[in-house]
Amino acid sequence: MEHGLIVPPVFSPIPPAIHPRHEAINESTTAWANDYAIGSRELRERLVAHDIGTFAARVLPEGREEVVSILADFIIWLFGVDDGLCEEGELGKDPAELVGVLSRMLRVAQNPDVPMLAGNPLATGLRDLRHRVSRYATPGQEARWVDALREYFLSVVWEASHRSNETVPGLNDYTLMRLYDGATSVVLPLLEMGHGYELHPSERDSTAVRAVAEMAYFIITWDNDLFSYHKESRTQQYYLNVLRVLEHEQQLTPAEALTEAVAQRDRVMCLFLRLRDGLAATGSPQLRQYLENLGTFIRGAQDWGISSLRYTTPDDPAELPSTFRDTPTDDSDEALDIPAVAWWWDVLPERETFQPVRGEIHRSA
Ligand code: 3E9
Ligand code: MG
Ligand code: MG
Ligand code: MG
Ligand code: MG
Ligand code: MG
Repeated sequence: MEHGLIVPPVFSPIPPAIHPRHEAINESTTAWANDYAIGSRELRERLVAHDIGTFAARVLPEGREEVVSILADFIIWLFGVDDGLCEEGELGKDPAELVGVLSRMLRVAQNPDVPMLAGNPLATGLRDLRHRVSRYATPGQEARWVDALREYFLSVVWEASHRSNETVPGLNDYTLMRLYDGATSVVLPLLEMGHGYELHPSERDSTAVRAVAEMAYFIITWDNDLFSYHKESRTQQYYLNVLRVLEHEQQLTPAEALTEAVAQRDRVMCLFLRLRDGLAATGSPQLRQYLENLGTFIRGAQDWGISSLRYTTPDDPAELPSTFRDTPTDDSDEALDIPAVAWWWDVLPERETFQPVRGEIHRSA
């Protein structure tokens, strides 16, 4: 094939921002990955060139530096799992074996003192992350982080089953898998920790706040699928992203799949903005900070995604955009035809504003 797909600027009405300590954070993440020997030497050499600390610095531009650094180290660790164990390793084709390995890893996240997986560098790195998370998290936030890791692990096992069979899921299954296999939900507890608050569970777990967070997962992973298509489609390995799913399910060319995926993420972005603004108008100060950082997470992933060597691959350059657009290609407020997420369009913030009063939960409207 001649050259790949040209990815156009994507709709992003969220301003860019970066933590002033981004360079130091990025350097310290390189040192952390080397100290803990994350991934094979070859993988690690690639990962430390990807500006992952800069990505974390964009996700929490005003966050506490120690927490931004935990996030950066955690993301490089996640790539050690996602690239090293799943996408490039033999385990990624063996879901039955993978589930045991990840379950043991989860035990280390939950109880870092258990004498398990001794000498496993990813487990040792995870122990360190868990100890540092504990320093800045409440017990509830630690539990959320472990639970989110479990949902990430579950979805990569599902992905591994498609990889082992070389099958491509349909759009609905792919969407459900992708809400978690992009490791977006595991970042959320760190958004709270970065600003030293705990969102009240009656707010965080309300349907509307859960929906707005899921929309952020969708936008971040659809954007990743656009920006990483070049890298992923050129490897000799099995790969899964929304363009491949649409090409397969709807017999589209890559260019047609691109147009369709962009329209999907634009519609979700429009809904995200509406719901975010509605929730911010009635929510607590903590919720407003949380919503702000869902935005910086989305925008940070975009700014990093179009510029990181991970995706630009200068030796075989990807045609990635260098700017963003301020209008959607599709501004329809109709639900997407994806049953797993179509309910997002039924959520209205007014219906979901909860006020905890003396330990009880009251609906305000
Ligand atoms: C992303 O999907 C895989 C995650 C494990 C990467 C770690 C990233 C985060 C925790 C933040 C979310 C950011 C994203 C999704 C960029 P995939 O398609 O395997 O990532 P790749 O970089 O290989 O395209
Ligand atoms: Mg992956
Ligand atoms: Mg990947
Ligand atoms: Mg603590
Ligand atoms: Mg990708
Ligand atoms: Mg602020």
